[in-house]
Amino acid sequence: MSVDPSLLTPYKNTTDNASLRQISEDAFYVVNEVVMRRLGHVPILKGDFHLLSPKVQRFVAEKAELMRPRGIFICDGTQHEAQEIIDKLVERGMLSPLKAYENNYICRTDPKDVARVESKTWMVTPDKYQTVCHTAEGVDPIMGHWMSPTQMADELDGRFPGCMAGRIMYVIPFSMGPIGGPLSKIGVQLTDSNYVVLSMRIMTRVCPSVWDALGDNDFVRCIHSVGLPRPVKQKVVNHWPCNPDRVLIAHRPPEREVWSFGSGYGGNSLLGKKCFALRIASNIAKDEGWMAEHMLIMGVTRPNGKEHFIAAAFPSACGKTNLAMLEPTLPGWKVRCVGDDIAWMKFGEDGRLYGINPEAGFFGVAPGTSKKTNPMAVATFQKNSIFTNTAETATGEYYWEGLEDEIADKNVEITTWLGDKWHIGDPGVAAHPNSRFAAPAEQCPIIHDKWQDPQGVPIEAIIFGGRRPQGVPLVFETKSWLHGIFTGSFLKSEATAAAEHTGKSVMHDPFAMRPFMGYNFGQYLQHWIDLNKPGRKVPQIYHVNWFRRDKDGKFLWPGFGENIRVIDWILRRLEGEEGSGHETPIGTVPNKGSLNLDGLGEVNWDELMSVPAAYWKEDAKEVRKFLEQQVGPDLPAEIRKEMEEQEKRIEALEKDA
Ligand code: OXD
Ligand code: MN
Repeated sequence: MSVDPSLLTPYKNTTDNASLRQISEDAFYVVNEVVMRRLGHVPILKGDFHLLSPKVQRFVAEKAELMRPRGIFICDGTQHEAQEIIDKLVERGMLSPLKAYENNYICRTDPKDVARVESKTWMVTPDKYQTVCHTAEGVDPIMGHWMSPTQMADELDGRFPGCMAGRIMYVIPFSMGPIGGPLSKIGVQLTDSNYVVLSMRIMTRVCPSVWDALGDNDFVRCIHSVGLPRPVKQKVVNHWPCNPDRVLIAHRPPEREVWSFGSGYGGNSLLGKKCFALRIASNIAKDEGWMAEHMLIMGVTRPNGKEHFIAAAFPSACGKTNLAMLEPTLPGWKVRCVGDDIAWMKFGEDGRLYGINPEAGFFGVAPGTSKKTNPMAVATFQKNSIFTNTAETATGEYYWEGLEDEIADKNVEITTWLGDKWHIGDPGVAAHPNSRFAAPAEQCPIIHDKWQDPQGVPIEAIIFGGRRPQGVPLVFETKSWLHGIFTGSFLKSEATAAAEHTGKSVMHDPFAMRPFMGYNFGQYLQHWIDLNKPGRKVPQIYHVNWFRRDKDGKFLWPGFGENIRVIDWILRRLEGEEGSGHETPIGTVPNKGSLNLDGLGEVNWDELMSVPAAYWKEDAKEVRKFLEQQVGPDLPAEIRKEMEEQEKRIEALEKDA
């Protein structure tokens, strides 16, 4: 089954060539021969290769020549197809049904493959500064991780030739956004992981009509392999093939291409999500004049029946899914979810910003998700969902930290994500902190009826936020589009388990895009600045912090459904309500009494809302250092000016204090 290494075609000889991609239908017959030669004797196990467009045929054939799978399977995304794969995986022991639900499955990964691997995620551009900023001498860029095309070619050549030997290569046609919509884009992912096939079907739109919508146009090329050709030389743990020591996730933005090797974990392997919808799409968005952002989109209807749409950016695992599906505690309010992680937004003819959720499912962090914190997410994943690295009860239910109070039998035996027997109260945790559910968005009881509207929904406000234990008030309104951009540029948060960073240090995460930045951050800021053209109505920008703590470390704000009180304040501000806020150096903070706190009990308003001069003075110094070191001369003059003006305001506050 294994391929003689001397017979393998190197990556450098198989990679598609941009000028060839422009080939016309007429010329295709010449190319056809090459395609068929490249396909060699790899059998098509499912689907009709000849129905694919010339560009797709060539892509598949080239990559088959490179990766040498034992067969090609063209996915149609149907339930029938998924069931066949599920049955096979259940038989092999890679998936098991969670018997308490309908069509829910649990999967445990190799414990070495549990999160995004930022240190092995690269952007590949001919010029380094297309990817990273001109950082200060000796300072490593934290936004964007650059690799040269030559080095990438070597890295790929060390990994991809023959990497699918003995495995099936699945061809997944997928649309990000409603198929054929004006804001949507199409990708084709090749993968040797059937878990990826099942998950892509939940997270994106996979079906044959994607081929029709694509026609002979170009598409985003996504190549993924678990990196473990057969016969396998190392031990496969939990029936989860991967190659943690050789992980590489490389993006070629100019070519609209992603190469991912060695990991099956969602953020590294479901290439429609972070790789395409953020890193590659932000490049497309820059070129085409729109925005691809790490933001949820929610529709909020006030008791008077008026609906507003809000987009919000928070770093990974900071509660975007919870906010997107918030169950308001204030009477008469309604929230409906459009998306929980990614927003593609473009200004319409009428000058308003319209956003779509390019995804079709939720890939949420399981621990902490419960009927109390997010009843709508819980309702969403009662069927047709995949749980990865959660625990499981002997009664066939999922389990994770945060479900202690909701589980029916508190003494039930639990199998942890590592396969150990465990009971509530035992030491350690049952689920991995980054364990996930993948659930179809359409199952969300409060999914917005416009969530599939190809035109998108009009966004009136953008909210930034992070986990800030100190100094940062519950909410503030920024002074202008430019001041809002500056505020996004110094977004910070405590590290979470979504990537390999551990500990609880507060990290910079500008626009919540640090791990997903597709190009030079200075140019990204400039792109945001340039979007504010005459005739356009840019959204008002806010900053929130649900996570401020008191001196004893206790949260000052209850969060979750109570966050509607903050949204209420934001919406009243948007409508021009006067007297609800006062100016501070960082923006407008609510006046006492301007937030509806009815029925909330004791709230330490002063500590929750204060803007401490000493804290912000230190913070301003740190922000300047960050922007000067990390963005350097790429920092747009407009943002530098915002920084300087804010410094002056903070200075004046300190003098008054
Ligand atoms: C995610 C992340 O999975 O941001 O959404 O890490
Ligand atoms: Mn995310």
